[in-house]
Amino acid sequence: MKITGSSLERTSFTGKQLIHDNSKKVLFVGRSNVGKSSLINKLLGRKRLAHTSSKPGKTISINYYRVNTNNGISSSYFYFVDLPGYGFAKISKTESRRVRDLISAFFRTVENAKLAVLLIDSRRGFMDSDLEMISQILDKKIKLLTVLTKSDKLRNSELIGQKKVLQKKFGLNAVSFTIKSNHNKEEMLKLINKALME
Ligand SMILES: Nc1nc2c(ncn2[C@@H]2O[C@H](COP(=O)(O)OP(=O)(O)O)[C@@H](O)[C@H]2O)c(=O)[nH]1
Ligand SMILES: [Mg+2]
Repeated sequence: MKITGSSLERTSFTGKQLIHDNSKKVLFVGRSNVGKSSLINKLLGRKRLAHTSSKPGKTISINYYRVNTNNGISSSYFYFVDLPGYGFAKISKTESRRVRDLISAFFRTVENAKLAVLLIDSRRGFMDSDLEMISQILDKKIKLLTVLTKSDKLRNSELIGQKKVLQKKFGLNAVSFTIKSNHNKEEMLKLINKALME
């Protein structure tokens, strides 16, 4: 599979604005500021398609990025779906309820979600707020890929330690990722492609 282009297809603030069709979808989930936008940009080879921010909690919409592909015979497409970051305290109660409702509407109605990429900050590790997200993913029987982000912030031995914890405590096999290099980029694209084919 060769990615031939990508674009922001839709920004959804309400359940009604979600894309309800049979197209294949790869979801990106994780706490605010974990590096979702950075990962999406890296995988798509784009600098600023998804907006990154050093201030957490900016993504309060669900963003659909259309990814065009070609396998040498025909063209196709799927969506990268950037879900709102969670665990961010500094938004109003009303706003946080809206976001929570949006996320549950998404999981209630989503069709053809092939994979959920769960991002975990390698310095912080797995947190309670990740549990709620994982349970929504597993309830829908969506395949899970765990990514430990900002791996440049850790020593290699610490990173290995984090991976072991995730494996032992939660049964999650994680791939590490950093925006500072292309390490594991092809590996992740391969895993995504494999999930899209299933
Ligand atoms: N050092 C380092 N910083 C990163 C990495 N990935 C993201 N960041 C920074 O972390 C902040 C949040 O990233 P962003 O992609 O917007 O996170 P999101 O809120 O999950 O979409 C930004 O300032 C990024 O530049 C990484 O691998 N290493
Ligand atoms: Mg973001």
